[in-house]
Amino acid sequence: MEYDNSVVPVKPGGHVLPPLQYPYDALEPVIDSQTLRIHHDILHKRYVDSLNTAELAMVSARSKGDFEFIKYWENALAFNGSGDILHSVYWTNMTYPGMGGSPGEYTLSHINWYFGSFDAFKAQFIAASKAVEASGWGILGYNTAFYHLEILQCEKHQNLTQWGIIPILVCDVWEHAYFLQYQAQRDKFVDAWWQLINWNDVNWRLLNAAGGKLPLM
Ligand code: MN3
Repeated sequence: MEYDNSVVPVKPGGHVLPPLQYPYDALEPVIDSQTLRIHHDILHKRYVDSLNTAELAMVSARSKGDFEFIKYWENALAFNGSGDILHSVYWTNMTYPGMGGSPGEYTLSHINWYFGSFDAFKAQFIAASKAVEASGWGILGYNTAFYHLEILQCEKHQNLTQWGIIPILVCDVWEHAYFLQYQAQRDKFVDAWWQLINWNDVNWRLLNAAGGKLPLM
């Protein structure tokens, strides 16, 4: 196998917040601009900054041979790195309400083959998202080891996964994603969120995932 020269590795501490591809009010009324602004500009930014901090702390730890706080930094790496990746996918997964089209042939054939039908997939994805314990995500991903799709019910950003899965459609069900508008009604948020899905992006992400890639924007 040849090394893919088109890939530019991210240096330790070199992660950046990807810009939104739409205005802050684009997702209204499903997600209001205040929620989107706080969620992207403050919270996602915090995950990116904390991921950079963790990576740089471990550069320093390696140079000193001092691993006293390794458990803390490894935990921060998993949490913030996963938080950065899931939010980056989340923003591109969404578009103006009702404007996201429908799943393409490629995505649909994968969904039908594994889940039996689109309706069965949708029912499981929504049920899994609504039933996340505390803070987490509903995730549709492609497993690069098994060559099929799977639905995960992720806690925090990094727990309850299966190695090899590349997320292609993610629903953030942390309270920060919906609480300003929906208060404790996560069910209502998840049902409304469905109409934001950008199926073009999901299809593009599945094609990339099948090639082992997870584009961040
Ligand atoms: Mn979030």
